[in-house]
Amino acid sequence: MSTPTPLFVALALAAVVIPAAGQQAGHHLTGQTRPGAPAQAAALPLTAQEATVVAVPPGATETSVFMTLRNAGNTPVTLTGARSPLAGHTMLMKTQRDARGRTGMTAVKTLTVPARGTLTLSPTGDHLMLMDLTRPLKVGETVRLTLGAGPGRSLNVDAVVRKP
Ligand SMILES: [Cu+2]
Repeated sequence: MSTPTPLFVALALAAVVIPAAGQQAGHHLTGQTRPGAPAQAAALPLTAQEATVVAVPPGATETSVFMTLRNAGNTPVTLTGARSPLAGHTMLMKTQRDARGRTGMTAVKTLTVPARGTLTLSPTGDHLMLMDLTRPLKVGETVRLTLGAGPGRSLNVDAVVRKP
């Protein structure tokens, strides 16, 4: 009467494994991701508005990027970095006020877009900096930026070079 135990265990394991695999496939993905799309195309639930690269004089080696990022998802999105063909490297920055009331910029490892909320990158707050510019920027041109949010999660943003 007690011999069916091994079969019962096998069925129980199968019941656990199959739903777990299905759940993982949909984890963190949004409706924008089509089945069969490459893993690197995993869409973030973010949209960027008013993305601006601040115009700088010829010879300047760095500039700032501003935009409003809106998160349509139910979980926060943590930005871990950015890249652009026009920048040797980039930095995520926070503008903070020190003990004497002076404001200054500090590089940070991450910036977070709250769930169902926005993160504003602005001259007086959090922002992104393009460092080691590879060539002069032209007012009105479009600059491709790729914001990263952890392994395989990124958002392409086309920002316009504008005078401050
Ligand atoms: Cu800065």
